[in-house]
Amino acid sequence: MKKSSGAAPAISGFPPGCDAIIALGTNMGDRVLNIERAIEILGRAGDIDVVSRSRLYRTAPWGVIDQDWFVNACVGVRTTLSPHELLGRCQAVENEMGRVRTRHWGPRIIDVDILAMGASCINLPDLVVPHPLIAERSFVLVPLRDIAPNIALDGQSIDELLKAVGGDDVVPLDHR
Ligand code: PH2
Ligand code: MG
Ligand code: MG
Repeated sequence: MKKSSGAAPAISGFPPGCDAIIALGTNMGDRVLNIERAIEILGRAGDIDVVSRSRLYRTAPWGVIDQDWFVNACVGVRTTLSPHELLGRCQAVENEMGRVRTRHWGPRIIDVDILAMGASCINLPDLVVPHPLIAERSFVLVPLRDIAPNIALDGQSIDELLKAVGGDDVVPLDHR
C-alpha cells in the first residue's frame, strides 16, 4: 500500500451542479438499508440536497482486512453549508445511526466522509479536503467515477488512478 502524505491532493474536473461529494460506507447489519438511511438523514433538514448518487458496491475491506465486506457509495450534494458545517452534519448522521468508534478503520454501521467540495483545498487538523486517501482506495474511486467521471487528483484521472490500485474488489450490487 502506497503511503499517503496526509495532505489534500489538488482537484480538477469537479462536476457542475453540485457543491460537495460525500462517500458512504458500512459493513455491519443491513448494509444497503444503512446507506439508504444515511442518504435520507443527510437530506432531511432541507439544507443538503442530494442531487446525484452512484450505484451501490460490494467491496473488500481495505486497510484492516480481517473484517466483513462493505457496501460503499458516493453522493453529490448541493448545499450552502460551510465545510465544517457539512462535516458536523456528516458526523450527526453517524451519531444518529448509532456508530460506535472502536478500532481505527474497523467495523462500522456507517461512515460518512466529505471527499471534495468544489476546488476547495483544506488542510486542517480536523478536516482535510479533498480526502487524502481517495487515490489509494478503489472502494472510493469506483463509485466516485459514477457521479464525477472528469475529476482528476494531482493531475491523474480516475481511470489512471484505478489502473494503479486495481478495481476488481469493487463489484456493483446490481451486477449479475
Ligand atoms: N473504510 C475504511 C477502512 N476500510 N474498506 C472498504 N472496503 N470500505 C470502506 O468504507 C472502508 C474500508 C475506513 O474509513
Ligand atoms: Mg469517516
Ligand atoms: Mg472513511
